[in-house]
Amino acid sequence: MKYSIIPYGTLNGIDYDLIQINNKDVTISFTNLGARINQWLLGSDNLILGFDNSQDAQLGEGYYYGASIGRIAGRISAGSFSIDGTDYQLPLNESENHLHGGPNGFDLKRWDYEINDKEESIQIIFSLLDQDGENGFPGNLKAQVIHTYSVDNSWSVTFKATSDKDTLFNPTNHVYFNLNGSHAQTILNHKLKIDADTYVPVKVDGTPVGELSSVEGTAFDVREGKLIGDLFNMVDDQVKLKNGFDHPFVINHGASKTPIVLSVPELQRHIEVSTDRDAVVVYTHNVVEPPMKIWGEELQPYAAITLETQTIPDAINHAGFGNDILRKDTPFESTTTYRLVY
Ligand code: G6D
Repeated sequence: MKYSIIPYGTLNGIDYDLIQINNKDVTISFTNLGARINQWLLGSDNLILGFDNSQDAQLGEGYYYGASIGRIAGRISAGSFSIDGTDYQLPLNESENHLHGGPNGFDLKRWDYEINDKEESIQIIFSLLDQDGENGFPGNLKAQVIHTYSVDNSWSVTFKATSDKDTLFNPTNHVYFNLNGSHAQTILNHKLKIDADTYVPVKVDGTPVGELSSVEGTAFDVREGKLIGDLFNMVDDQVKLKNGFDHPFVINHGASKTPIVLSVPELQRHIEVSTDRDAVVVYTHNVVEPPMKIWGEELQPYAAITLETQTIPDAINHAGFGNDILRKDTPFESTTTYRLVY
């Protein structure tokens, strides 16, 4: 495989790079703006949403396209949490809640990077020092996001971190897929399969109601694989509330023993996702507000679907949701792999 580094434009006086990897008829690119995945091309088909330059990427900041999300993914209710009796207050960057690490989260930071070009894979190691108190989080956090692309068309994203104080850490990648190759066709023709007996109902503001619910008999039962369009035609209060999926699915056995599969049967194309995380948030781009252009075309609702592997959001405020505390001087490491099969 070959790679090249090309300019990705200047944003707020900082020059950004695009690292483009070619593997036969597949091209994939990453940028040090938010340690993002930016493009995944099969021939001329765009399989994910991204941008031609950093200025356009900033216009899409509210949707976090392809971005590394941190220190936390999802929402922290009222932006407040406690660790061992010490209370913390995070900035409220979405109405009354904290979303995706705050107004200066990982997604628009400039990450340092180095490239390891190996025979069977190319690895981009992004690193960042997130200062104590940044976005209200305690602890100086040393974070790494390692994007690895392999000759078998697997993309792995590994998060590593340590902090010098107890803090919260629940990172994810916010990639949006549309396997049709153009978002002019919605993802309602995509089939989704997740080995999850339970999911997390949410309130209208996107925060968890507070319990895990069985998927049985609901639009969230995708254990055997179902078409998104068929699921959205079901009568389901949670799909109606969010006008689609914007929910955590709780992966059976706490990590995917059977891969998550997103496919377009008629194109004989799919993504297999394996992860060591215990949940995956699926968001189907239910609204486009403000209007957005991606790859030069206006976006419509259901233009793409995210598969954000993570600990259940807001776990710090809900018993039974898992652990999102990163203890002082304790290393965090997690890997999710998305393999393209076509
Ligand atoms: C919406 O509720 C959704 C989030 O889950 C998503 O990450 C964001 O849009 C981009 O706020």
